[in-house]
Amino acid sequence: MNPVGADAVTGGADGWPDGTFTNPVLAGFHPDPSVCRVGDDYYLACSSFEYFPGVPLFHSRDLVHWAQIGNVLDRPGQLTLPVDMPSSAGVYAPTLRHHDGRFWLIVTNCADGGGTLVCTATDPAGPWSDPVRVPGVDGIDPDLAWDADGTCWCTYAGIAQVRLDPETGRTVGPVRRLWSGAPGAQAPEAPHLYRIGDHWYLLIAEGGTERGHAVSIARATRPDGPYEPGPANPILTHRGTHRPIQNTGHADLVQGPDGSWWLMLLGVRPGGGTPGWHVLGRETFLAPVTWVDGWPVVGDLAPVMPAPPWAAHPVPPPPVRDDFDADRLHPRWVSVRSRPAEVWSLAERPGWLTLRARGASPDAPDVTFVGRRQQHPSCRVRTVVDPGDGHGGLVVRLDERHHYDIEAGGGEVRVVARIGSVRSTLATRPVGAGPVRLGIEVVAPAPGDWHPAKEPDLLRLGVDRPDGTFDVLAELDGRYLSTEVAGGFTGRVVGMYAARGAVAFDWFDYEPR
Ligand code: 6LW
Repeated sequence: MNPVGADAVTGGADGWPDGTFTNPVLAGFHPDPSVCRVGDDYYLACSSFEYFPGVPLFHSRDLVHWAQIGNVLDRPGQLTLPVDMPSSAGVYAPTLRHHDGRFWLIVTNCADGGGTLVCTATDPAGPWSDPVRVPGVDGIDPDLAWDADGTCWCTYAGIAQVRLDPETGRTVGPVRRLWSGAPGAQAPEAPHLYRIGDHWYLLIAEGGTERGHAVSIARATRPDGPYEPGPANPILTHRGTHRPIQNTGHADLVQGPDGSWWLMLLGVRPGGGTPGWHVLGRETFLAPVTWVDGWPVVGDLAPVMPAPPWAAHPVPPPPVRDDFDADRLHPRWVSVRSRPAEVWSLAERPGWLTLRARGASPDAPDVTFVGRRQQHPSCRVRTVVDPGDGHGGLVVRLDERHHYDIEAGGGEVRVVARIGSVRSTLATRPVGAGPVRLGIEVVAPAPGDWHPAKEPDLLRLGVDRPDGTFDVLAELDGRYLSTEVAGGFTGRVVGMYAARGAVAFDWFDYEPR
Protein backbone atom coordinates (compact mmCIF):
# COMPACT_ATOMS: atom_id res chain seq x y z
CA MET A 1 0.00 0.00 0.00
CA ASN A 2 1.82 3.08 -1.21
CA PRO A 3 -0.55 6.01 -0.78
CA VAL A 4 1.91 8.69 -1.86
CA GLY A 5 0.21 10.53 -4.68
CA ALA A 6 -3.35 9.90 -3.45
CA ASP A 7 -5.80 12.51 -4.64
CA ALA A 8 -7.13 15.42 -2.64
CA VAL A 9 -10.11 14.66 -0.44
CA THR A 10 -13.27 16.49 -1.43
CA GLY A 11 -17.01 16.05 -1.42
CA GLY A 12 -19.44 14.44 0.96
CA ALA A 13 -20.95 11.01 1.47
CA ASP A 14 -23.52 9.23 3.58
CA GLY A 15 -24.58 10.66 6.86
CA TRP A 16 -22.77 14.00 6.91
CA PRO A 17 -25.16 16.85 7.65
CA ASP A 18 -24.77 19.56 4.97
CA GLY A 19 -21.80 17.61 3.57
CA THR A 20 -19.60 18.88 6.40
CA PHE A 21 -18.06 17.90 9.70
CA THR A 22 -17.18 20.09 12.63
CA ASN A 23 -13.77 20.72 14.18
CA PRO A 24 -12.64 20.06 16.85
CA VAL A 25 -13.47 16.37 16.54
CA LEU A 26 -12.63 15.92 20.24
CA ALA A 27 -13.60 19.10 22.06
CA GLY A 28 -12.25 20.19 25.41
CA PHE A 29 -8.97 19.33 27.10
CA HIS A 30 -7.75 16.50 24.81
CA PRO A 31 -4.24 17.49 23.75
CA ASP A 32 -1.40 15.67 22.00
CA PRO A 33 -3.60 13.21 20.07
CA SER A 34 -2.01 10.00 18.90
CA VAL A 35 -4.04 7.79 16.60
CA CYS A 36 -3.74 4.33 15.11
CA ARG A 37 -5.84 2.31 12.69
CA VAL A 38 -6.70 -1.37 12.94
CA GLY A 39 -8.83 -2.45 9.98
CA ASP A 40 -11.96 -0.29 10.01
CA ASP A 41 -11.38 0.94 13.55
CA TYR A 42 -9.44 3.92 14.81
CA TYR A 43 -8.14 4.45 18.31
CA LEU A 44 -6.90 7.69 19.81
CA ALA A 45 -5.10 8.53 23.06
CA CYS A 46 -4.21 11.89 24.59
CA SER A 47 -2.43 13.51 27.53
CA SER A 48 -3.97 13.77 31.00
CA PHE A 49 -1.39 15.54 33.28
CA GLU A 50 -2.56 15.61 36.93
CA TYR A 51 -5.82 13.76 36.37
CA PHE A 52 -6.58 10.18 37.35
CA PRO A 53 -7.34 7.91 35.56
CA GLY A 54 -4.75 8.86 32.94
CA VAL A 55 -4.54 8.70 29.14
CA PRO A 56 -8.15 8.65 27.91
CA LEU A 57 -8.70 6.27 25.02
CA PHE A 58 -11.27 6.77 22.23
CA HIS A 59 -12.69 4.71 19.36
CA SER A 60 -14.03 5.86 15.99
CA ARG A 61 -15.02 4.38 12.63
CA ASP A 62 -14.77 7.63 10.66
CA LEU A 63 -12.06 9.81 12.35
CA VAL A 64 -14.73 12.41 13.18
CA HIS A 65 -17.04 10.81 15.76
CA TRP A 66 -15.19 9.49 18.81
CA ALA A 67 -16.43 7.64 21.88
CA GLN A 68 -14.35 7.13 24.99
CA ILE A 69 -13.86 3.42 25.68
CA GLY A 70 -11.49 3.60 28.61
CA ASN A 71 -8.31 5.01 30.10
CA VAL A 72 -4.92 3.37 29.70
CA LEU A 73 -3.68 4.16 33.22
CA ASP A 74 -6.71 3.39 35.36
CA ARG A 75 -5.22 1.51 38.34
CA PRO A 76 -3.18 3.05 41.15
CA GLY A 77 -0.43 0.51 40.43
CA GLN A 78 -0.04 1.94 36.91
CA LEU A 79 -0.06 5.62 37.76
CA THR A 80 1.22 7.48 40.81
CA LEU A 81 0.59 11.23 40.83
CA PRO A 82 1.89 12.35 44.24
CA VAL A 83 0.12 15.06 46.16
CA ASP A 84 3.13 17.39 45.94
CA MET A 85 3.38 17.25 42.14
CA PRO A 86 2.54 20.53 40.39
CA SER A 87 -0.52 20.75 38.18
CA SER A 88 0.30 20.19 34.49
CA ALA A 89 3.06 17.79 35.49
CA GLY A 90 2.19 14.10 35.39
CA VAL A 91 1.19 12.36 32.20
CA TYR A 92 2.46 14.00 29.00
CA ALA A 93 1.98 13.09 25.38
CA PRO A 94 1.47 9.40 24.50
CA THR A 95 2.02 7.52 21.25
CA LEU A 96 -0.50 4.78 20.46
CA ARG A 97 0.39 2.09 17.93
CA HIS A 98 -0.81 -1.39 16.92
CA HIS A 99 1.95 -3.87 16.16
CA ASP A 100 2.13 -7.64 16.00
CA GLY A 101 -1.41 -8.17 17.33
CA ARG A 102 -1.10 -5.83 20.30
CA PHE A 103 -1.70 -2.19 21.14
CA TRP A 104 1.37 -0.35 22.41
CA LEU A 105 1.30 2.91 24.28
CA ILE A 106 4.43 4.81 25.24
CA VAL A 107 4.10 7.86 27.46
CA THR A 108 5.92 9.99 30.04
CA ASN A 109 4.91 10.39 33.67
CA CYS A 110 6.80 13.55 34.65
CA ALA A 111 5.84 13.01 38.32
CA ASP A 112 7.08 10.45 40.82
CA GLY A 113 10.20 9.55 38.85
CA GLY A 114 7.94 7.58 36.53
CA GLY A 115 9.73 8.68 33.39
CA THR A 116 9.05 6.87 30.13
CA LEU A 117 6.53 4.02 30.39
CA VAL A 118 5.29 1.36 27.93
CA CYS A 119 1.92 -0.40 28.35
CA THR A 120 0.35 -3.02 26.11
CA ALA A 121 -3.15 -4.41 25.60
CA THR A 122 -4.90 -6.81 23.27
CA ASP A 123 -8.20 -4.96 23.81
CA PRO A 124 -7.74 -1.18 23.72
CA ALA A 125 -10.68 -0.80 26.13
CA GLY A 126 -8.45 -2.55 28.65
CA PRO A 127 -7.12 -3.94 30.76
CA TRP A 128 -3.76 -2.43 29.91
CA SER A 129 -0.60 -3.97 31.33
CA ASP A 130 1.36 -2.56 34.21
CA PRO A 131 3.89 -0.13 32.77
CA VAL A 132 7.38 -1.22 31.78
CA ARG A 133 9.85 1.54 32.63
CA VAL A 134 12.27 2.79 29.98
CA PRO A 135 15.12 4.48 31.91
CA GLY A 136 17.20 4.92 28.74
CA VAL A 137 14.71 7.38 27.23
CA ASP A 138 15.21 10.65 29.06
CA GLY A 139 12.87 13.02 27.24
CA ILE A 140 9.19 13.74 26.61
CA ASP A 141 6.97 12.78 23.69
CA PRO A 142 8.29 9.26 22.99
CA ASP A 143 7.22 7.54 19.75
CA LEU A 144 7.41 3.87 18.76
CA ALA A 145 8.03 2.62 15.22
CA TRP A 146 9.06 -0.82 13.99
CA ASP A 147 11.06 -1.48 10.86
CA ALA A 148 10.68 -4.47 8.54
CA ASP A 149 13.11 -6.64 10.51
CA GLY A 150 11.20 -5.97 13.75
CA THR A 151 13.63 -3.45 15.25
CA CYS A 152 11.78 -0.95 17.43
CA TRP A 153 12.87 2.68 17.24
CA CYS A 154 11.98 5.12 19.99
CA THR A 155 12.14 8.75 18.85
CA TYR A 156 11.51 11.59 21.31
CA ALA A 157 11.69 15.34 21.86
CA GLY A 158 14.94 16.91 20.84
CA ILE A 159 14.68 15.22 18.29
CA ALA A 160 16.55 12.15 19.59
CA GLN A 161 16.28 8.44 18.84
CA VAL A 162 17.36 5.14 20.34
CA ARG A 163 16.60 1.52 19.58
CA LEU A 164 14.39 -0.10 22.20
CA ASP A 165 13.24 -3.51 23.34
CA PRO A 166 9.70 -2.44 24.29
CA GLU A 167 9.02 -5.72 26.11
CA THR A 168 11.75 -5.11 28.68
CA GLY A 169 12.23 -1.35 28.43
CA ARG A 170 15.95 -1.80 27.67
CA THR A 171 17.46 0.55 25.13
CA VAL A 172 19.98 -0.77 22.64
CA GLY A 173 22.96 1.26 21.38
CA PRO A 174 23.53 4.99 21.68
CA VAL A 175 21.03 7.83 21.70
CA ARG A 176 21.44 9.83 18.48
CA ARG A 177 20.24 13.30 17.56
CA LEU A 178 18.16 13.15 14.37
CA TRP A 179 17.00 16.68 13.62
CA SER A 180 16.12 19.89 15.42
CA GLY A 181 13.60 21.39 13.02
CA ALA A 182 13.82 24.95 11.76
CA PRO A 183 17.05 26.75 12.81
CA GLY A 184 16.34 28.79 15.93
CA ALA A 185 12.79 27.50 16.47
CA GLN A 186 12.12 26.48 20.07
CA ALA A 187 10.99 23.07 21.29
CA PRO A 188 11.39 20.49 18.52
CA GLU A 189 9.10 17.82 19.99
CA ALA A 190 6.19 15.45 19.40
CA PRO A 191 8.01 13.26 16.85
CA HIS A 192 6.19 10.48 15.05
CA LEU A 193 8.00 8.22 12.63
CA TYR A 194 6.30 6.42 9.70
CA ARG A 195 7.39 4.15 6.90
CA ILE A 196 5.46 5.42 3.84
CA GLY A 197 6.44 4.30 0.36
CA ASP A 198 10.21 4.35 -0.02
CA HIS A 199 10.86 6.74 2.86
CA TRP A 200 10.78 7.11 6.59
CA TYR A 201 8.92 10.32 7.44
CA LEU A 202 9.63 12.18 10.67
CA LEU A 203 6.75 14.46 11.67
CA ILE A 204 7.49 16.92 14.50
CA ALA A 205 6.03 19.94 16.28
CA GLU A 206 8.10 23.05 16.84
CA GLY A 207 7.79 26.63 18.00
CA GLY A 208 6.28 25.71 21.40
CA THR A 209 2.70 24.74 22.18
CA GLU A 210 1.53 28.39 22.26
CA ARG A 211 0.71 30.75 19.38
CA GLY A 212 3.98 29.93 17.55
CA HIS A 213 3.16 26.21 17.31
CA ALA A 214 3.82 24.45 13.98
CA VAL A 215 4.13 21.04 12.32
CA SER A 216 7.19 20.18 10.21
CA ILE A 217 8.44 17.13 8.35
CA ALA A 218 11.67 15.50 7.26
CA ARG A 219 12.40 12.21 5.52
CA ALA A 220 15.13 9.62 5.15
CA THR A 221 15.60 6.24 3.54
CA ARG A 222 16.47 4.65 6.90
CA PRO A 223 14.73 5.13 10.26
CA ASP A 224 17.94 6.50 11.79
CA GLY A 225 18.50 9.06 9.04
CA PRO A 226 20.15 11.16 7.79
CA TYR A 227 16.97 13.26 7.56
CA GLU A 228 16.25 15.74 4.80
CA PRO A 229 13.87 18.56 5.86
CA GLY A 230 10.75 19.00 3.74
CA PRO A 231 10.83 21.76 1.10
CA ALA A 232 7.78 23.60 2.51
CA ASN A 233 8.19 23.55 6.31
CA PRO A 234 6.27 24.21 8.43
CA ILE A 235 3.60 22.12 6.72
CA LEU A 236 1.01 23.57 9.13
CA THR A 237 0.92 26.63 11.36
CA HIS A 238 -1.71 29.25 12.14
CA ARG A 239 0.75 31.65 13.80
CA GLY A 240 0.27 35.31 12.95
CA THR A 241 -3.19 34.69 11.50
CA HIS A 242 -6.70 35.67 12.50
CA ARG A 243 -7.90 32.10 12.14
CA PRO A 244 -10.25 30.93 14.90
CA ILE A 245 -8.14 27.81 15.53
CA GLN A 246 -4.70 28.72 16.93
CA ASN A 247 -1.62 26.97 18.46
CA THR A 248 -1.87 24.23 15.80
CA GLY A 249 0.74 21.52 16.28
CA HIS A 250 1.56 18.16 17.88
CA ALA A 251 0.13 16.04 15.08
CA ASP A 252 -0.14 12.39 14.09
CA LEU A 253 -0.76 11.06 10.55
CA VAL A 254 -3.40 8.45 9.76
CA GLN A 255 -5.05 6.98 6.66
CA GLY A 256 -8.82 7.24 6.21
CA PRO A 257 -11.03 4.29 5.20
CA ASP A 258 -10.46 5.20 1.51
CA GLY A 259 -6.66 5.34 1.80
CA SER A 260 -6.53 9.14 1.90
CA TRP A 261 -4.28 10.75 4.50
CA TRP A 262 -5.28 12.90 7.45
CA LEU A 263 -3.62 14.75 10.26
CA MET A 264 -4.93 14.72 13.83
CA LEU A 265 -3.48 17.59 15.81
CA LEU A 266 -3.98 19.89 18.74
CA GLY A 267 -5.26 23.43 18.49
CA VAL A 268 -7.04 25.95 20.69
CA ARG A 269 -9.98 28.31 20.23
CA PRO A 270 -9.12 31.62 21.92
CA GLY A 271 -12.04 33.89 22.77
CA GLY A 272 -12.62 37.40 24.03
CA GLY A 273 -10.55 40.48 23.20
CA THR A 274 -6.80 40.73 23.04
CA PRO A 275 -4.57 38.73 23.62
CA GLY A 276 -7.31 36.06 23.49
CA TRP A 277 -8.01 33.50 26.18
CA HIS A 278 -8.65 29.82 25.55
CA VAL A 279 -10.64 28.15 28.27
CA LEU A 280 -11.30 24.62 27.00
CA GLY A 281 -7.67 23.56 26.85
CA ARG A 282 -5.94 22.17 23.81
CA GLU A 283 -8.44 20.24 21.68
CA THR A 284 -8.12 17.63 18.91
CA PHE A 285 -8.70 18.65 15.28
CA LEU A 286 -8.72 16.81 11.94
CA ALA A 287 -7.26 18.12 8.67
CA PRO A 288 -6.86 16.48 5.24
CA VAL A 289 -3.43 15.72 3.80
CA THR A 290 -2.43 15.27 0.17
CA TRP A 291 0.97 14.26 -1.19
CA VAL A 292 2.93 16.40 -3.65
CA ASP A 293 6.25 15.11 -4.96
CA GLY A 294 6.49 12.73 -2.04
CA TRP A 295 5.82 15.31 0.68
CA PRO A 296 2.62 15.78 2.71
CA VAL A 297 0.65 18.98 2.18
CA VAL A 298 -1.94 19.85 4.85
CA GLY A 299 -5.29 21.16 3.64
CA ASP A 300 -7.34 23.91 5.17
CA LEU A 301 -8.14 23.50 8.87
CA ALA A 302 -11.33 25.27 9.88
CA PRO A 303 -14.26 24.88 12.28
CA VAL A 304 -16.47 23.61 9.42
CA MET A 305 -14.82 21.17 7.03
CA PRO A 306 -15.95 19.38 3.84
CA ALA A 307 -17.09 15.88 4.75
CA PRO A 308 -14.67 13.07 3.97
CA PRO A 309 -15.65 10.70 1.13
CA TRP A 310 -16.76 7.84 3.36
CA ALA A 311 -19.86 7.11 5.41
CA ALA A 312 -20.30 8.81 8.76
CA HIS A 313 -20.42 6.61 11.85
CA PRO A 314 -22.00 8.92 14.42
CA VAL A 315 -21.89 7.89 18.04
CA PRO A 316 -24.71 8.88 20.38
CA PRO A 317 -23.82 11.96 22.42
CA PRO A 318 -23.22 11.13 26.07
CA PRO A 319 -26.45 11.42 28.07
CA VAL A 320 -27.00 14.82 29.71
CA ARG A 321 -27.53 13.17 33.08
CA ASP A 322 -25.41 10.70 34.97
CA ASP A 323 -27.79 9.50 37.70
CA PHE A 324 -25.11 7.42 39.46
CA ASP A 325 -27.26 4.30 39.28
CA ALA A 326 -24.49 2.20 37.66
CA ASP A 327 -22.03 0.27 39.78
CA ARG A 328 -19.01 2.02 38.25
CA LEU A 329 -18.10 5.48 37.03
CA HIS A 330 -17.95 6.08 33.27
CA PRO A 331 -14.33 6.49 32.08
CA ARG A 332 -14.97 10.18 31.37
CA TRP A 333 -15.04 10.96 35.11
CA VAL A 334 -11.64 12.11 36.36
CA SER A 335 -10.23 13.01 39.75
CA VAL A 336 -7.30 15.17 40.81
CA ARG A 337 -4.09 13.10 41.28
CA SER A 338 -5.79 10.03 42.76
CA ARG A 339 -9.15 8.47 43.54
CA PRO A 340 -8.63 5.95 46.32
CA ALA A 341 -11.59 3.67 47.09
CA GLU A 342 -12.08 5.19 50.55
CA VAL A 343 -12.98 8.68 49.20
CA TRP A 344 -15.82 7.77 46.83
CA SER A 345 -18.65 5.30 46.61
CA LEU A 346 -21.63 4.49 44.42
CA ALA A 347 -22.79 1.81 46.89
CA GLU A 348 -22.81 3.65 50.21
CA ARG A 349 -26.05 5.41 49.27
CA PRO A 350 -27.38 3.56 46.22
CA GLY A 351 -28.19 5.88 43.30
CA TRP A 352 -25.94 8.61 44.72
CA LEU A 353 -22.25 9.38 44.37
CA THR A 354 -20.82 9.83 47.86
CA LEU A 355 -17.57 11.77 48.19
CA ARG A 356 -15.54 11.87 51.41
CA ALA A 357 -13.38 14.96 51.98
CA ARG A 358 -9.59 14.85 52.15
CA GLY A 359 -8.28 18.34 51.25
CA ALA A 360 -10.46 21.07 52.79
CA SER A 361 -11.34 22.89 49.52
CA PRO A 362 -10.59 22.88 45.78
CA ASP A 363 -7.40 24.78 46.75
CA ALA A 364 -6.02 21.49 48.05
CA PRO A 365 -3.95 19.27 45.74
CA ASP A 366 -5.72 16.27 47.28
CA VAL A 367 -9.26 17.65 46.99
CA THR A 368 -11.82 14.85 46.66
CA PHE A 369 -13.18 15.67 43.22
CA VAL A 370 -15.00 13.80 40.47
CA GLY A 371 -15.49 15.80 37.29
CA ARG A 372 -15.40 15.89 33.52
CA ARG A 373 -13.92 18.12 30.87
CA GLN A 374 -15.88 21.22 29.83
CA GLN A 375 -16.28 20.51 26.12
CA HIS A 376 -18.55 23.28 24.86
CA PRO A 377 -18.08 27.06 24.88
CA SER A 378 -21.56 27.40 26.40
CA CYS A 379 -23.00 24.77 28.70
CA ARG A 380 -25.27 24.20 31.66
CA VAL A 381 -24.28 22.13 34.69
CA ARG A 382 -26.61 21.04 37.50
CA THR A 383 -26.45 18.72 40.47
CA VAL A 384 -28.41 17.83 43.57
CA VAL A 385 -26.10 17.76 46.55
CA ASP A 386 -26.90 16.52 50.02
CA PRO A 387 -24.12 17.91 52.20
CA GLY A 388 -25.34 16.12 55.35
CA ASP A 389 -23.07 17.40 58.13
CA GLY A 390 -20.36 18.22 55.60
CA HIS A 391 -19.59 20.76 52.89
CA GLY A 392 -19.35 20.23 49.17
CA GLY A 393 -20.61 21.33 45.80
CA LEU A 394 -19.64 22.14 42.23
CA VAL A 395 -16.34 23.54 40.98
CA VAL A 396 -15.03 24.67 37.61
CA ARG A 397 -11.26 24.31 37.81
CA LEU A 398 -8.20 25.10 35.77
CA ASP A 399 -6.01 24.08 38.71
CA GLU A 400 -5.79 24.51 42.53
CA ARG A 401 -5.13 28.22 42.18
CA HIS A 402 -7.77 28.98 39.57
CA HIS A 403 -11.31 27.78 40.23
CA TYR A 404 -14.86 28.95 40.92
CA ASP A 405 -16.89 26.99 43.47
CA ILE A 406 -20.49 26.86 44.62
CA GLU A 407 -20.67 24.96 47.89
CA ALA A 408 -23.48 23.86 50.21
CA GLY A 409 -23.08 23.15 53.92
CA GLY A 410 -23.98 24.50 57.35
CA GLY A 411 -27.39 25.71 56.16
CA GLU A 412 -26.10 27.96 53.41
CA VAL A 413 -24.75 28.02 49.88
CA ARG A 414 -21.68 30.14 49.09
CA VAL A 415 -19.76 31.08 45.94
CA VAL A 416 -15.99 31.18 46.28
CA ALA A 417 -13.52 32.36 43.63
CA ARG A 418 -9.82 31.57 43.74
CA ILE A 419 -7.64 33.47 41.23
CA GLY A 420 -3.92 33.08 41.87
CA SER A 421 -3.23 34.12 45.44
CA VAL A 422 -6.60 35.90 45.80
CA ARG A 423 -9.41 33.90 47.37
CA SER A 424 -12.78 35.44 48.10
CA THR A 425 -16.27 34.43 49.16
CA LEU A 426 -18.45 36.41 46.77
CA ALA A 427 -21.97 35.54 47.90
CA THR A 428 -23.89 33.45 50.42
CA ARG A 429 -27.51 32.36 50.51
CA PRO A 430 -29.28 30.65 53.44
CA VAL A 431 -30.92 27.36 52.47
CA GLY A 432 -32.77 24.77 54.50
CA ALA A 433 -31.29 21.45 55.57
CA GLY A 434 -31.25 18.60 53.08
CA PRO A 435 -30.53 18.35 49.37
CA VAL A 436 -29.92 21.55 47.32
CA ARG A 437 -29.87 22.02 43.53
CA LEU A 438 -26.67 23.81 42.52
CA GLY A 439 -25.86 25.05 39.03
CA ILE A 440 -23.22 26.63 36.83
CA GLU A 441 -23.96 28.18 33.45
CA VAL A 442 -21.15 29.02 31.09
CA VAL A 443 -22.09 31.59 28.47
CA ALA A 444 -19.85 32.40 25.52
CA PRO A 445 -20.46 35.86 24.03
CA ALA A 446 -22.47 36.23 20.86
CA PRO A 447 -20.32 36.59 17.71
CA GLY A 448 -19.62 40.23 16.93
CA ASP A 449 -20.00 41.27 20.56
CA TRP A 450 -16.34 42.27 20.86
CA HIS A 451 -14.12 44.91 22.45
CA PRO A 452 -10.37 44.75 23.15
CA ALA A 453 -10.74 43.65 26.78
CA LYS A 454 -13.86 41.52 26.28
CA GLU A 455 -13.95 38.38 28.45
CA PRO A 456 -13.90 34.99 26.67
CA ASP A 457 -17.04 33.90 28.53
CA LEU A 458 -19.09 34.38 31.68
CA LEU A 459 -19.76 31.86 34.42
CA ARG A 460 -22.95 32.12 36.46
CA LEU A 461 -23.04 30.16 39.69
CA GLY A 462 -26.33 29.78 41.48
CA VAL A 463 -29.14 27.77 43.01
CA ASP A 464 -32.25 26.36 41.33
CA ARG A 465 -35.32 27.69 43.15
CA PRO A 466 -38.32 25.36 43.67
CA ASP A 467 -40.21 27.35 40.99
CA GLY A 468 -37.55 26.33 38.46
CA THR A 469 -35.84 29.71 38.12
CA PHE A 470 -32.06 29.93 38.44
CA ASP A 471 -31.00 32.25 41.26
CA VAL A 472 -27.58 33.58 40.16
CA LEU A 473 -25.37 34.25 43.22
CA ALA A 474 -22.38 35.43 41.20
CA GLU A 475 -21.49 36.13 37.56
CA LEU A 476 -17.75 35.87 36.91
CA ASP A 477 -15.36 36.65 34.06
CA GLY A 478 -14.10 33.43 32.49
CA ARG A 479 -10.64 34.69 31.60
CA TYR A 480 -9.35 33.79 35.07
CA LEU A 481 -10.07 30.16 34.29
CA SER A 482 -8.12 30.23 31.02
CA THR A 483 -4.71 28.83 30.11
CA GLU A 484 -3.41 32.32 29.28
CA VAL A 485 -4.05 33.35 32.93
CA ALA A 486 -3.48 30.12 34.86
CA GLY A 487 -0.69 28.70 32.69
CA GLY A 488 -0.12 25.01 32.14
CA PHE A 489 -1.18 22.38 29.65
CA THR A 490 -4.72 21.44 30.71
CA GLY A 491 -8.16 23.02 30.32
CA ARG A 492 -11.35 23.47 32.28
CA VAL A 493 -12.77 20.54 34.18
CA VAL A 494 -16.14 20.80 35.95
CA GLY A 495 -17.42 18.52 38.66
CA MET A 496 -18.33 17.70 42.22
CA TYR A 497 -16.19 17.92 45.34
CA ALA A 498 -16.34 17.31 49.07
CA ALA A 499 -14.61 19.83 51.35
CA ARG A 500 -15.71 18.50 54.72
CA GLY A 501 -17.28 15.20 55.79
CA ALA A 502 -19.23 12.92 53.46
CA VAL A 503 -21.26 14.66 50.75
CA ALA A 504 -23.67 12.87 48.40
CA PHE A 505 -24.73 13.79 44.85
CA ASP A 506 -27.95 12.35 43.39
CA TRP A 507 -27.11 13.13 39.75
CA PHE A 508 -25.01 15.42 37.59
CA ASP A 509 -26.20 17.11 34.38
CA TYR A 510 -23.89 18.49 31.72
CA GLU A 511 -25.75 20.01 28.81
CA PRO A 512 -24.18 21.76 25.80
CA ARG A 513 -25.89 25.05 25.00
C1 6LW B 1 3.87 17.91 25.04
C2 6LW B 1 4.49 18.59 23.91
C3 6LW B 1 3.48 19.60 23.71
O1 6LW B 1 4.60 16.94 25.66
O2 6LW B 1 3.11 20.05 24.92
O3 6LW B 1 2.04 20.66 22.31
C4 6LW B 1 3.60 19.12 25.85
N1 6LW B 1 2.96 19.83 22.59
O4 6LW B 1 4.70 17.85 22.77
C5 6LW B 1 2.58 18.89 26.88
O5 6LW B 1 1.37 18.51 26.26
